[in-house]
Amino acid sequence: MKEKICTLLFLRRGDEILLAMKKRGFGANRYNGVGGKIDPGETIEQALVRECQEEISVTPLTYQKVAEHDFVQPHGAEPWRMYVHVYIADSWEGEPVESEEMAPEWFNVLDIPYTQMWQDDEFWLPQVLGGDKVYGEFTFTEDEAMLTHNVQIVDELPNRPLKLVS
Ligand code: 8OG
Repeated sequence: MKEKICTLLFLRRGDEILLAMKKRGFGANRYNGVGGKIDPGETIEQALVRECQEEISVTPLTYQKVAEHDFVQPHGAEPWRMYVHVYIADSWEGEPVESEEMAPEWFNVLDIPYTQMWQDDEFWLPQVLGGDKVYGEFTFTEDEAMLTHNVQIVDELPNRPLKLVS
């Protein structure tokens, strides 16, 4: 199974969050936070800063971890697993700029376009935006439709080490 450990970051400005339309690759044509694969030798936070710089030309300055998710697609010829560390940033340097990969856009937290996002997002993003910490486990079909969801509000996130173990 193809496995990746990733970051995901949402910038927050008052009652708005920054989403970006993913223009290519995995998750294309969906709005999402910014982020991607943690490279060998990188910490989670180094990866989250680097990915944000690469995708929208912004350097996060202060941020907090809000969720951890285990996303699994176990079917067919190309099964995958993504383990994702999710953060919210409240201060940063620079203005979001479109890149080849992402087109950023601000949304009011009451007006998030869940129908144009990964299906799991509406099961955990509202809780996160309400101040809870969330651990989620989700499975998907080969067509990237969500099959099952299990979302827990937690006091402490698992902070799973940077190596996938099942
Ligand atoms: O490097 P790449 O762009 O492929 O990384 C995928 C990004 O998408 C990474 O930031 C993690 C994120 N991501 C998933 N699955 C899901 C999901 O179900 N919901 C959301 N919101 N983000 C996801 O890989």
